[in-house]
Amino acid sequence: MYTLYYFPGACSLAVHAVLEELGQAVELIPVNLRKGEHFGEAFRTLNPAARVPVLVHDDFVLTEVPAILNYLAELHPQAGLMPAAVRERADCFRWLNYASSRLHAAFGRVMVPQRFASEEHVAQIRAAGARDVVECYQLLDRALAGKDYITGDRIRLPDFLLYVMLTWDAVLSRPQVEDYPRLAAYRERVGSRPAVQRARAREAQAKAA
Ligand SMILES: N[C@@H](CCC(=O)N[C@@H](CS)C(=O)NCC(=O)O)C(=O)O
Repeated sequence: MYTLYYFPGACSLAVHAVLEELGQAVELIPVNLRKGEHFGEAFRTLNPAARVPVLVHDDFVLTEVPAILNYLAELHPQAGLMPAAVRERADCFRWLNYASSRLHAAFGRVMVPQRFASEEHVAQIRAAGARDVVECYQLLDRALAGKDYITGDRIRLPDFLLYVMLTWDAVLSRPQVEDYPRLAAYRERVGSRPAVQRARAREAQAKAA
């Protein structure tokens, strides 16, 4: 049985959607990031880095989205979310890392700029983060030329993570995802997947409750 500590719509949604894709039951435990619950002692015992997601699988606690996604793909190889071939796997890790270390980090500067600078520099940090997000969008849009998914013609792990981050662009002024046709179509393609829709609906329902 899996337990996922999550915040609705956050990067934890990628884990939730992959669990849905794999047909795995999951107990969802909300962590209210807005109220700072992740900085509390109880949560830090699970994840000293004070971030969602945290996946608990029996007695195993795992953090960091790429590690969690790969763990799930390895436990459920029949779904083919990670390819077997060495170079194709490497390409998946490349995009997982790009999503985490580049796009996520850029959004971090847009969403919590005060974490990176004193008050008088907050606007600059946010603007620099937004420029970096746009640079990522341009690169992803080019990388998607002739492909339905970021590593080729079938969905793999990085698509779930990239998709979630592409849903965050309400925090940006233009350009946004919709200004990049391939990227917009990609977001729509991944987002319309039943597993992704189920995960989103369940998180929205929990949020409303
Ligand atoms: N490197 C971490 C990043 C996790 C992360 O930043 N999660 C965000 C939600 S998308 C979070 O918990 N933010 C709370 C905060 O920044 O205070 C991972 O891949 O799991």
